[in-house]
Amino acid sequence: MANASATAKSPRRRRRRARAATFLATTCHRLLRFLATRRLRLRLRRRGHGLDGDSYPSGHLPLTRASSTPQEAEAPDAAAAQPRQEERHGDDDAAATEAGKYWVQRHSLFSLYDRGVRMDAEGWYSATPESIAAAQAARAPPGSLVLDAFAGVGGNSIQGCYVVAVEIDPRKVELAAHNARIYGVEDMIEFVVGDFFHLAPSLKADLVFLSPPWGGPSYSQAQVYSLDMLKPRDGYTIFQAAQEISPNVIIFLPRNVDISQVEQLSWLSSPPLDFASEENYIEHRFKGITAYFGGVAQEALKQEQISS
Ligand code: MGP
Ligand code: SAH
Repeated sequence: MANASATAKSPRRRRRRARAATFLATTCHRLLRFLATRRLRLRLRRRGHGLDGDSYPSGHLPLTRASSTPQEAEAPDAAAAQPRQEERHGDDDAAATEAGKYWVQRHSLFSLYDRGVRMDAEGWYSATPESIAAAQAARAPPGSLVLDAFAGVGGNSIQGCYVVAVEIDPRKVELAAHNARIYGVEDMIEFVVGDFFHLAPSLKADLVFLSPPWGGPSYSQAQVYSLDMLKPRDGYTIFQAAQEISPNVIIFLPRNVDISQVEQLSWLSSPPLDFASEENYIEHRFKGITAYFGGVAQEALKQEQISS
């Protein structure tokens, strides 16, 4: 009798112990990563690095937090009714017209828009809509460090991963840092002002996310969008810079991109990387294509099989 009850209890105990061990391991991993990022940040702050990414010594991960402007320190606007002047792109009529079109989509770009999300002209037409950014971020392995190489106003960086966010325009970094505070994820992101191509050799990450400029809203006029049309360099150069950092790469591309060219990027590695792609829609409107390479593509393919 005593024996029977002992054997009945032990599998349960074993399961409980296994669950506790998994919980401890995950928590420790997260804590260690958090502490490592924090230590790095403090060390670099103490060394007095400024906001110019180009001035960082190579071999060091340049991590700085963007300072907020007095304007950004203001309380978030509740239910903003009209675009502010900076969002309407000053007196550039063509740009203001574009902002108008994207203004209507503001809540699909940032669901917390009314809490005071800030944008600039390029941010309006480039920010990844929130549900698409969330789906892309969900592909990152839990606890991984993501490099957002073209961070813009933060549409992707704010998705709750550990992120190093690189952006060449200091004003955009201020906006992105402000937006991160609205989403309560400012402690998970290190913002770096700098040129991704200059910084790439000194950056480390588990996964690189690329959402480079597509050349403005006129991208959609091309019948077929070629990777050569990406900015500030062609898609091959951008992809190769990312590959130096990690074999796991996600790229957000125009809906009219030549998908066979995109797939060929996986052949730049030997052996070729795994590749997967998905079309991204918002309310049945085709917005863009996300391409996955390396381990993150394997995961995407597995999840696809599970759901189909
Ligand atoms: P869009 O095609 O300009 O807008 O951009 P919309 O409303 O889909 O156009 P319409 O033709 O249906 O009227 C769609 C999405 O693509 C934007 O929300 C951005 O996420 C993304 N996007 C657009 N541009 C021009 C860029 C860009 O230059 N860079 C990046 N990374 N994303 C862009
Ligand atoms: N995913 C972003 C949008 C990115 S748009 C979002 O959701 O908000 C592309 C961004 O790349 C622009 O903000 C542009 O300023 C930036 N950029 C252009 N060249 C760059 C470079 N060499 N290094 C880093 N950022 C660059």
